Amino acid sequence: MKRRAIFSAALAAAIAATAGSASAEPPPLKQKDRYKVGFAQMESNNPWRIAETKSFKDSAESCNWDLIATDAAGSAAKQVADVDSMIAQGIDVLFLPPREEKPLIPAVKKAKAAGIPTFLVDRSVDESAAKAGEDYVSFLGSDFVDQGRRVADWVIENFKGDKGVIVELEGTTGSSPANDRKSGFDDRIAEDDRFRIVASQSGDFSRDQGRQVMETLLQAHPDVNIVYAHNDEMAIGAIQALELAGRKPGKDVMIVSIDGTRDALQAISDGKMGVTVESSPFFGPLACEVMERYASGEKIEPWVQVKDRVFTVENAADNIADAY
Ligand code: GZL
Repeated sequence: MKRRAIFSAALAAAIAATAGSASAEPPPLKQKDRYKVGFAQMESNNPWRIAETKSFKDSAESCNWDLIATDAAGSAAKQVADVDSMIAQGIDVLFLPPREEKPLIPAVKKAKAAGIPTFLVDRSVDESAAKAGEDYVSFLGSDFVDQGRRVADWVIENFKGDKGVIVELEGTTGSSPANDRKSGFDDRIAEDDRFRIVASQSGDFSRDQGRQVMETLLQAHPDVNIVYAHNDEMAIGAIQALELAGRKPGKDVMIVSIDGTRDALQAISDGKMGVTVESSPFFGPLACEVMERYASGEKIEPWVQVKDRVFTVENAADNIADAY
């Protein structure tokens, strides 16, 4: 009799897990006094990442989170393994910034199959393979296509020459911000025939790689007069490379970027950078608020969009104090 009871319990669990992964809805989140929350960070290779992780840790106590935060040191495979470990530890909810759009899909599906609701923060996954409102609850983040478009608008409006020679420093290959900031900028800048993108290469959102890539591209394209970086860290690296080569960023080369870090606002203030479109890393409070709404039974919109300001010489100095 006992053996039959064990077998049927195991069968029931297997059916529930399968049903969980097959159901159209993401798993619910039961309201509790305290929640075991997983935050699987991808890396800490720049101020943006460090600020995001701090934002989650600073929110934990006021949000009644027992927070498990991991750092995958730039490896999507390790990020998947970190999620596996959180599932095994029985987290109630997962906040995941997927380093790249495709490799993290299995982690999202595993969390769902384990009955754990997932919120994607600051980056998304390939929507053809995993859907908001089905595989995960929602994507909390900026409109990266619009960010790229707004940078291009600023270039079109402020570039006074009749021949814009553009070098583009791309973010992490396969990441949603890199893909979308590229398409948003490239499509918009193509509308003005003064501009040509002569080279576009990844600097992996890192200052040092941004500098190295700029040094190389400067050799091949000494006539460059506009640099579009997908994030401020690479833009600062490019400024270093250009100055080492005797160029005058902000004077003979226009530098445009995205994020709104302190160093970028300072560079704008110093006349070395023209514009940076904000991409806020402070996701902790928003994660807290959206999770509470979900736990109370609310249906969450598939994209909780973060609004971004634009920083130029008109307002950069006023915002340095609050920057990261
Ligand atoms: C944007 C985020 C990007 C930042 C970079 O939401 O994914 O990753 O723009 C960071 O600075 O590395």
